[in-house]
Amino acid sequence: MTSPITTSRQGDVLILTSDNPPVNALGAAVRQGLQAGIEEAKNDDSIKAVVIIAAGKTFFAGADITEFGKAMQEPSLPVLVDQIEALDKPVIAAVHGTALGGGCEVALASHYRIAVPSAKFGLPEVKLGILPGAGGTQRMPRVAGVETALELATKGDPISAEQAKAAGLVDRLANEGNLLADAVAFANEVIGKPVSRSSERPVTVDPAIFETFRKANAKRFRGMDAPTAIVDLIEQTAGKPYAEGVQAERMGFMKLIMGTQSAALRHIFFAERKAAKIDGIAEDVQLRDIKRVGVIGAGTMGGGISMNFLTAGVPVTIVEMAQDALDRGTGVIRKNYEATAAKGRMTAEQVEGAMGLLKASLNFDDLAECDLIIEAVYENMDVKKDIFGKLDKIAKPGAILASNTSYLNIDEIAAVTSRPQDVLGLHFFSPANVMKLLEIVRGAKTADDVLATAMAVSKKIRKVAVIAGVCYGFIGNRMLMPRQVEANKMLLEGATPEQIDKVHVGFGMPMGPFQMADLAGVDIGWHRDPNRIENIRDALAAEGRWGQKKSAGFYDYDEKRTPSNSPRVAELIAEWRGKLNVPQHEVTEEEIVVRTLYTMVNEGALILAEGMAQRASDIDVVWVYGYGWPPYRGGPMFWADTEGLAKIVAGLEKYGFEVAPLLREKAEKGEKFNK
Ligand code: TC6
Repeated sequence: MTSPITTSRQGDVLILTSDNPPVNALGAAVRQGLQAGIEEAKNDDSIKAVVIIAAGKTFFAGADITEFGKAMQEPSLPVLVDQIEALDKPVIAAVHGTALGGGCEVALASHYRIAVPSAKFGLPEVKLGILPGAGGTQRMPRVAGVETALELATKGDPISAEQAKAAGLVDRLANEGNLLADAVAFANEVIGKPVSRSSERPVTVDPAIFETFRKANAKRFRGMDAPTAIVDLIEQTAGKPYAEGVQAERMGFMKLIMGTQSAALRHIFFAERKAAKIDGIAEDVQLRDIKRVGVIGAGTMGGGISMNFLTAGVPVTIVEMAQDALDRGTGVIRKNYEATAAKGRMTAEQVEGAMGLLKASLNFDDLAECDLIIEAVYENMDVKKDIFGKLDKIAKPGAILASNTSYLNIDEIAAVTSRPQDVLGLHFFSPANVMKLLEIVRGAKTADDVLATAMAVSKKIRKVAVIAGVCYGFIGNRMLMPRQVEANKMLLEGATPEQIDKVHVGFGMPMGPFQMADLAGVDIGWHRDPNRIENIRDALAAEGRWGQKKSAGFYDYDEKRTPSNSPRVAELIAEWRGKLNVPQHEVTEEEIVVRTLYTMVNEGALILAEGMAQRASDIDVVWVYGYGWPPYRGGPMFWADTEGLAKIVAGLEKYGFEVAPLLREKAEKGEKFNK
């Protein structure tokens, strides 16, 4: 087999070029090739310096994650990086694309780093539930300082080449497109100079930094093993020699990689990418060209959806019925962009650039110029059918017609058109310009190229998309239903909103079912008929307790929106309990877990068996990216696997639920949802 590392010479400089698509992951063959190159440089007196560079779209994007959990082939990355650093001829890492994880560690072990301005550096291991395991926790503090190391290693977000240069991580910026030549020139300048090894540099640190950092990030790191382990490790090893520090790093790395959290996070990494693959569709299907997008409705959803395209540079025609609604909608879009600019995340020119792509119209016929039209009006089948009937008459041939419905039947909507093959669901999550998830709903007649185009579009607007079948609530909202039903029932049976929410927050959710209801609006879905009060939620809505926006919902809120338990809600619950004659019992944490989380897994099993999700991991992606399921628990189906399916079945039976046949079958066979 040919090595992914090729060697070449430019004068006295040996160039090691890695070509291991798609992201130059540091798999065994790459490590072996690099080791051989370093050996060659060591043994050949005519070589005076080495440049490590990558072909393709990026420098090494990290260790090869697919090798994790398998027997390690020599040399390991920690051994290799030490060999690179030990060479007594200068080694220059020439970086483009992303130097991430192990890739960043190769750069840190090199004696010099040169990068093109568009390059990025990062230690994203924490997002996989591990810590930098090839010297990163030791070399980064020595090269870029403890504070930068803590930021990079615990948060996992990359920094630009310019930021890296300011931090001392990059020695020189190269000209874009001229990296190799600039790196070789750099190498020639430093030939003969004593090499500077980052592991030999001292670490200077104010010990108070660590406690301040922990406090500042306590909320962010809640429930997660890896960030805490990283801070502890850097603190404990800061004053110690490199050899001692790197040994502690090794132990910390091994402990984390064997843990459930890392397995869950790695699962989500691959699940996200797998979700983009559509069963039964040829990979080379011809995509439709989407040059302009139409959005019907300038409300919160329509505005948010439009922003995704505008930000990605795709022109949008937004259509409303009345001028004031149109003005309000476009005004909100501008305000949102300006708020982003005020935070320094957009320039004023970018704001104007995005707004310049927006065409606001009261004329439905203007949608005739659009290649993809997304309907985002309120949930009413008759209204949606009327819109799709009109669209059928004016949309250009081949235009994709999408509904943003959260629950309704896409096939019924498609049936009013003469082109059901062009119709599908694009279910965005609120706020649509922020939330990563997109459910792409595949109708019975949706054409393959329409689905594949929707998937490509979702990537362009930086969403994580999952294919869902046509069923009430699709994947996410359908699974939410049993959870809400059981949570409400438990209120009547003796639980309090805070008791149920506390279990969910303790589990790692950003909020529990009642906190979520207060945030979204208790009045959502309310029929607004004060004479028709059928449950506690209606009673709250009828009293004007609409949630945070009214400072009262399932909780009371002060002016800073801090919640407190509401005596009025307790009264209402007691009233309803009496009215419906519901016997009370002590609701335990176990009962809350079974009735609000196990029931979701049960619903997930039905969804899977019905083919409404392509694979269990897609359900996990929906919950992690759309509903705040803690990524370190891998999504509901992965979590069920870690709990043990037999335990889930037993729990459901204990509380009288009908167990989904697929769940029972897997439990009996000792199988898992995710293989
Ligand atoms: C580490 O380094 C630890 C070191 C210590 C060891 C002791 N390995 O994301 P994309 C695949 S931990 C294997 O769609 P993009 C990916 O699955 C690692 N495979 O591309 C996909 O495969 P598919 C630290 C990998 O352009 C394909 O490449 N590093 C790896 O949108 C394309 O990926 C990270 O965590 C990998 N490391 O984004 C970085 N990375 O086509 C992880 C990607 O079969 N990677 N693949 O589905 C990324 O963040 C992004 O891939 C990217 C490129 C920003 C590099």
